[in-house]
Amino acid sequence: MEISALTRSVVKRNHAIIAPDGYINSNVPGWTNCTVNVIINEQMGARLCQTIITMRQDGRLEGQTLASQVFFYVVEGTVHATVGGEARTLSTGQFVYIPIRQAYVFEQATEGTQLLTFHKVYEPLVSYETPSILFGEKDDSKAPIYMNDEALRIQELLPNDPSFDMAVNIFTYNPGGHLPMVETHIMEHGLLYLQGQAIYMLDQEWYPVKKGDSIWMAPYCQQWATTMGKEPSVYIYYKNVNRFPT
Ligand code: UGY
Ligand code: MN
Repeated sequence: MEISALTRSVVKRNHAIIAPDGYINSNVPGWTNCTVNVIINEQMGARLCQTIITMRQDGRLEGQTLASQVFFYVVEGTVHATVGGEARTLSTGQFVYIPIRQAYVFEQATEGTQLLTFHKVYEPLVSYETPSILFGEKDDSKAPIYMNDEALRIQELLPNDPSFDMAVNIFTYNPGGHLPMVETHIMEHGLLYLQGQAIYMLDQEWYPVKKGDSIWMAPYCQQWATTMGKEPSVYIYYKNVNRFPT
């Protein structure tokens, strides 16, 4: 039997690992018949919000983005999404990016559907239009190799365009793959492991992680990772981009 006094989760000033064993549900107005876990939030010192939503029977999310844009990704299952008058059915690996001031409805199609969200306060640029609604999907054929290393692939899910101030990427490490250097950077990350296992180094501390785990990395949190095991490890991650440093 597992000992309930142990967890792999940690919450520190500059990083956090949140494993599902410690989830406690939140009630979010308009999100009904759903289990909502707020994984990363400003309460931690973060400037993004990351949630994981599990939809029960008749699960429904109805709302309106305000100052924050929201990226919805289907981790597992199927959902009917209506955004900006357009209705689509989204299944595992598909997403919709919802810009600010936009109404949305998501209705569960299969019970147990799991959604991941990243929220960021949008910072407009005078010379660029606010981005539009964007639907898309994980597609390994659109994941070029990263830094000349055949074991690493990154797919950018959002356009690399200055109107966007957030990036969401899917990073695949084949067996043997590891980050080519310890990264030290101003950008912040929120992350969810979609597959496999890995060892993550955060600010010189070493953590075993696996599918279902989330990680927060504050600006300048030092980071390095190597995959573990025989299958690839895959994570989806948020990064703030394209704005003047303040
Ligand atoms: O885009 C990134 O900064 C990415 N290479 N970082 C990470 O995966 N921890
Ligand atoms: Mn990074």
